[in-house]
Formats: sequence, structure tokens, C-alpha cells
Amino acid sequence: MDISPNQLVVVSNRLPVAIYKDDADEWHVKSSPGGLVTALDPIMRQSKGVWIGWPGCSSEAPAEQLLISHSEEKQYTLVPVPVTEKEIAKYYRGFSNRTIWPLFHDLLGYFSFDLDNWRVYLEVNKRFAEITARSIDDHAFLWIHDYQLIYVGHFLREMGVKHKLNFFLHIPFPSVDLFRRLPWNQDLLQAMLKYDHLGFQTPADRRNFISCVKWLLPEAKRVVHKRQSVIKYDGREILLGYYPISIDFKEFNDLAKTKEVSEAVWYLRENTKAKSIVLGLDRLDYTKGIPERFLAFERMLEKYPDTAGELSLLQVVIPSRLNVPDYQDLKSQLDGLAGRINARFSRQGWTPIDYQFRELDRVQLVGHYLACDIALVTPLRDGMNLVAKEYCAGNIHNDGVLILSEFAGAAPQLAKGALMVNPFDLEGTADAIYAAYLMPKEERQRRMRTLRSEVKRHDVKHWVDWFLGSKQLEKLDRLTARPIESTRT
Ligand code: GDG
Repeated sequence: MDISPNQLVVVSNRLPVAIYKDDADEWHVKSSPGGLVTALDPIMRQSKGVWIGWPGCSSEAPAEQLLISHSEEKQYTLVPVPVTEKEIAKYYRGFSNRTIWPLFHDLLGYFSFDLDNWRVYLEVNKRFAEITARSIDDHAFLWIHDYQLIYVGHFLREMGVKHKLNFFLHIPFPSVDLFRRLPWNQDLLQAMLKYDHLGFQTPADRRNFISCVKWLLPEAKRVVHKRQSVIKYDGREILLGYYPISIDFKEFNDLAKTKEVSEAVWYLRENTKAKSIVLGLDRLDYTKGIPERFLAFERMLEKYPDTAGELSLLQVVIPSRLNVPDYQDLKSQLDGLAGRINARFSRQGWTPIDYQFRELDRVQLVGHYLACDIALVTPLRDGMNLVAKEYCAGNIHNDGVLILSEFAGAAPQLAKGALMVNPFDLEGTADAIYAAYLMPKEERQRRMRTLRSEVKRHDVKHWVDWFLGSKQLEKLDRLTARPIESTRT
């Protein structure tokens, strides 16, 4: 793999482990598995890397001691950033999740801002920067992640850190009309321009960022060279790239072939009366379009009565951010909708919506991917959406149908094989579910092969390689500036 030999330093809101207290009041550490961790682990080990983040526990936990043995096991260093419960309420649940999250997902109805939340967001970002500055060697490659930590680069610069700074935004970047609503819009853009390399999920996100810079910081200049986009600002050059994140294809593909997953599939199919199962699987979040999905499924049942008893929607909702009021409201809305639709259409031995509010283990997760004939992935807006990619990777029989929202970041990559829908268009989504249900086997297989080969080619290792080993920073010197206004994005 073409990677920097330098020490890799990853900074993210959460560490790839969680510290928790058991019933006997004893502290423990457990790993949080995931595609990003799997992809980064080997490079972190090789480069004697450092991962900096909040370990998910109250600040009274002896986090540093607990992480020493875990760091040995992982063969790279885990550095905890203490964040108090009060700060979590303002920095994480407040500014990150009630201001940036809805605004960046185009959902202004959920958007609110509060000066105190903003101040605490800055304070916590400063703490992340201080701990980062203490933990790096002279040649470290710094990679900061996501919307909770936009200001870390700004504070690292203030502290005199001279390293190249890299940042990846996992969520979408909004259009200028939306972004302008943020009272601190210019400040946030200037903070982003303190990095040397900004990574977005899609070309559209990068394009939105460039439009915002053009509007709000007119003194910035833009340079374009082949696929490279660079902004010259404040005497510095910032490379802008787009790198759609992905999953560990092999892990899902291999797990789908195991006996444990076959048993999970058997169990799921045995307990379902319907001929075809449509899968919805999401974290509880208003960006994921779950109520709209329930309504589209209801519309399909109304419009195509031959689906009664034949088709069921299995919707698994993973509990998330339950202490944010909007998420509690969403949960009540879903409970009400599922109850109403089931009461309206259920008949002896068949329930249209099997709605479960729980977490699945890895085997069950892949079992769901393999057992379900159709995946309905219909976010109103999403940075990427890994569930769509995982469904394809787990679909080893090549016969599932993916229905995908055109507003998921994964849309440009998966549009060739998926049935694309606008999740706000209930009629169109209802028709797509019915079309997927009737789709002949040859077409399902052709589409799924296309999807699987795309996800396999562009897996998470490819993504890491792309971002870290792109050598793009070296190209900065070869470019010359011209004004933003005169260039296409
Ligand atoms: C953010 C962006 C972007 C879900 N349920 C279970 C479970 N999961 C795992 C899935 C998948 C992940 O959670 C969800 O990933 P998404 O991409 O769908 O969504 P976000 O959590 O919103 O993530 C998103 C992502 O960052 C990466 O950049 O794609 O757009 O919003 O991996 O498998 N895992 C297990 N049990 C479950 O019940 N084990």
C-alpha cells in the first residue's frame, strides 16, 4: 500500500474503544469494531500511530490507565480526551447535533443555535487540539475527522503546530443558501481553511464548499488542475478532494458464507410468513427518512393490493442519541406509524411492518442482509450510507435488489445497479418497491453484480489509501492561482 511512513495520528470524537462501568462498579474497555478501524489498524500499527478521542465515559473514569493495556494489545497508542457530561450536552448534543448536523443535512426544521453551545464547542475543540499537540512527533501525519472537530486545525495552528493538517468530513456539506443561515458561517469556513487538505464524500459536497468560500470569503482564490482543486487563502494553499468512504467488502462477503450467518438467515426466513422481505436498517435519525419509508410502504400496499400477505417490511432501528428531544419525538412518531399501518393492513399470519428497536450483532446484521430480498435505503440526506454498501457486500447470491435514495452520498457510485428514488416522493418509492418485488431474477442478478463489483473495487482500504497515499499534497506546489469566480467547480 502506498502510505506515508510517518506516524499516523487520527483524531476523532470517539476513540475506537469504549470505557464503561459494569454492575459491580468496575471499569472496563471494549473495542468498537467498524470498517474505519479495520482499515486503519494495520497502518496505525506499522506507523506506531496514535488515535486521540473521547472514550465515551464520564471524566471520573481512570481512562489513561485503562487504555495502556489496550494500547499494547492494539500495538498503537490510544489517547483519551476527557469531556464532562455538561460539555457533552453542549458540544456534542448541542452545537454538533442540533446545529451542524441538521444544517449540513438540509433539514432546517431541526436547526437551532445557542451561543453557549458554540462556546463550549470551541473549548472542547481546543482541548482536543492541546492533547493532539502533546501527542505527536515531528513527522506525524495528522488526520482529523468530522463535524464535531472542525476547529481542531484552527487551534493547532494557534499553538504553532506546523504539520500538514488533513481533515475528512463524513457528513454532507450544504449549499451556500443553507450554510449562510449559520451565524458563525465565515468563522467555520476560515477554520476549515486552516487545514492543508480537506476531504469530502462526494463532488457535490466539495462543490458546495467551494461556492460557500466564493460567497463568504471573496478574497480566496481557486486553482484547478486536472481533478485537483486548491484554494489559496491567507497565504496558504488548501487541497480539496472527494473520497467516498466505503466498507471492508471482504469482511462482509466472507461472513455471509459462514454457518452462523446461514443459521441466522434460516431463522429469519422461518419466522416470516411473507414471500419477500424488504429490509430497512438505520440508526434512529431523522435524516434517514424512516417515517417517509413507512408511508411509502403503506402507499404500495394501497396501490398494489396483490402484495398483501406477500411482502413485509422488516425495519430495524438502532437506538441512537435518545437524550436529544428530536430523536425521542422521532421514536414516538415511528411507534405510532407502525402501529397505525399494521392495524390497517394486518391479517391472520401476516403483519406488513415488522418494526424492531434494537441493536444487532455482526452475525445477525449480515444475516439480515442475506435474508432480505430488497433493501430500502432511503435517507433524506446522507454523507455516504454504509448500509447500502454492506447490503451489496453481504449479498453473496447476487439476487437482492437495492432501492437507494438519490440524496445518499453513495448514489453516484451505486446508481447503475440500484433502483434510484426520491424519498420525499412516496408514490415513486411505492412504485420502486413494487418493481423490485416483480423484478425477474436475471435483472436482479445483473444489477447486483454491478453493485458488488463497484463496492469491492472501492472498498475502505482503497479509501484510506486514496486519502493518505494520494501524494496530492505534493502537487500543491505545481499549481498556479486564479480567482474562484472564473473557474467551474
Ligand atoms: C456517518 C454518516 C457515513 C447499524 N446497525 C447496526 C450496525 N450498524 C452499522 C452499519 C453501518 C453503520 O452502523 C451505519 O453507517 P451509516 O453510513 O449508514 O450511517 P451513520 O452512522 O450516520 O454514519 C454516513 C458514515 O458516517 C461514514 O462516513 O456513511 O453518511 O452519517 O456500518 O453496519 N452495526 C451492528 N449492529 C447494528 O444493529 N453491529
